[in-house]
Amino acid sequence: MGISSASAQSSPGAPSAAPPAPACTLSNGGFEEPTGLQGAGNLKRDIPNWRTTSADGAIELWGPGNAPATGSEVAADSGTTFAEINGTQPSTLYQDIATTPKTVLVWRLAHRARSASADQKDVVRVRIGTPGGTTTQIPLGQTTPDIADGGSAWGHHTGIYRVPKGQKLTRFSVEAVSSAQGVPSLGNFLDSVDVTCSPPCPKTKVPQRVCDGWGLPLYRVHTALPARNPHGRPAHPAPIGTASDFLLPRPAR
Ligand SMILES: [Ca+2]
Repeated sequence: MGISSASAQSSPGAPSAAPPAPACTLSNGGFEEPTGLQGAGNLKRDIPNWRTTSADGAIELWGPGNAPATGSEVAADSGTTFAEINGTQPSTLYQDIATTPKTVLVWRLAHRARSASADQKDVVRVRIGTPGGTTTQIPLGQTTPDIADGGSAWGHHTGIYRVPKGQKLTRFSVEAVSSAQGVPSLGNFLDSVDVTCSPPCPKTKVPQRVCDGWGLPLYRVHTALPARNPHGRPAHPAPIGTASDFLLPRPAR
């Protein structure tokens, strides 16, 4: 459950500012705040955490009861609410995320066309980088950056991004590229956006396999372990698993 701005304003003594988000956190990725939105076409300029390139600053959210807009109800991929990136015009929705340099960022999202047809596809691209210099990302399993989905079901997409050395602020953005209906203010539903970051690949003195093909570490030192094992030697790092822990398919060999 989110906290609406109305309830926050009615709570005297509530903190005036939210605590800073922990590193590598994308918030409100499912567009569930503000709560209680019904139907299509809710244009908002104060949606928590999200920003838009739309000239009017408005982001469009859809809730339950949206059938009148499209002829058939579109259920959210997660929760009850989702966004239409083509709100009043083609735009890009984005968040700036505090990141630790040289970590691996894993992103996921759900995308769907506004058309009810599986064959009529809307297209978005994920762009990640510094706030002033994002680049298009190629999702896992694809050879191009175009994320194309029809309107009969949500499509789910995942990708990885290596945070460059020195980059402590990373912009994650989803750009509307085209929509099947050809109307600038119609198309590209977005929901369930999520970002996680792995630890950086550990440094070792001897050559050994410490990271998988994605650069994701296979092991890390478990802080709960004693510094030295019963033989007096440094304790071996405890395994944390493989990249599958991050729900990634295995890299192509
Ligand atoms: Ca949602």
